[in-house]
Amino acid sequence: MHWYILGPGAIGTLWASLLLQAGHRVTLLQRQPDAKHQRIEIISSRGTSGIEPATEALSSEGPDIEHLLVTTKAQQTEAALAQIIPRLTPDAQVVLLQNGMGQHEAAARLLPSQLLWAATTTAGAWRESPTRLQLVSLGSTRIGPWGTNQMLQSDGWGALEIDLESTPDIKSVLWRKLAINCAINPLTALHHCRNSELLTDPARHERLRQVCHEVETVARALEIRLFDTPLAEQAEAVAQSTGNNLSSMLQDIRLHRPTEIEHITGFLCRQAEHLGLSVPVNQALLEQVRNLNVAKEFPPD
Ligand code: KPL
Repeated sequence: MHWYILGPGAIGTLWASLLLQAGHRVTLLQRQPDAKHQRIEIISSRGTSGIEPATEALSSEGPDIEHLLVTTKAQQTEAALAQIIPRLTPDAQVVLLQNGMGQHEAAARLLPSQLLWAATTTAGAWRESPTRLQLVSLGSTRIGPWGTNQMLQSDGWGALEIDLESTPDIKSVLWRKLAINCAINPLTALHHCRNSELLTDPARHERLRQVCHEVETVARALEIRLFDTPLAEQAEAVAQSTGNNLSSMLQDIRLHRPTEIEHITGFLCRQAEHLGLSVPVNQALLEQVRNLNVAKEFPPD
């Protein structure tokens, strides 16, 4: 199978290596590729390995695409897909492997005949440079068809050497990830702190609990089952176990990149609004992070 990867950041590069390892062909779609192939080193606790996927300019012209993996930031999904749609075959399989929610509906509108998948992963990796990927952990990955309850098999993913499960209810899995991201990401971005520092400061900790309470209210109204235990407990456990991490939103802020706030807290607030529910703590966080995005004011390290 030939997989094209749209958005070859850390997760896209990691998937390029997993798909190549499983015997697939891989092409990275890039804005300005330097060469026809790109050598990338993957550094992990098991040592260093190299991959050499093909690269191609992101363009509406080129060979047909039957398998597309989208790993862009959530907010870039529509624009990126729009560029590639003329090349997608009518029955192409398209997998969105991203943080956040809201982009799946937009993608489904753009791809009426193609088979759309949503996936989420807890894999941890970061790109030291365009040619070096640091792999922290392979984590676990869940995938399911978007907009249908049919249990289908995503082409060729069964051969990937990772903890991967298919689920008929990917929406609930995405909601669980969203709930944790609502609890941790905006607060760490605003306070410029590591995940565990949300728990050691009583005021931040209290705000985290308030965020969780509002998220649970919205999920309940939508009949989404989050966790068996309170969300705050789950978020605290994740903040603890990823204690040394800089959340992805804080990393974006530090690198002066737009954040995924509109697809995390923004998505939650839009759902609340449709339901006529009030989520003042999340609404305030949404506005504060939006202002951070605009103002680009950063406290020193
Ligand atoms: O997914 C994450 C992120 O940073 O986006 C968490 C779970 C908060 C870990 O940092």
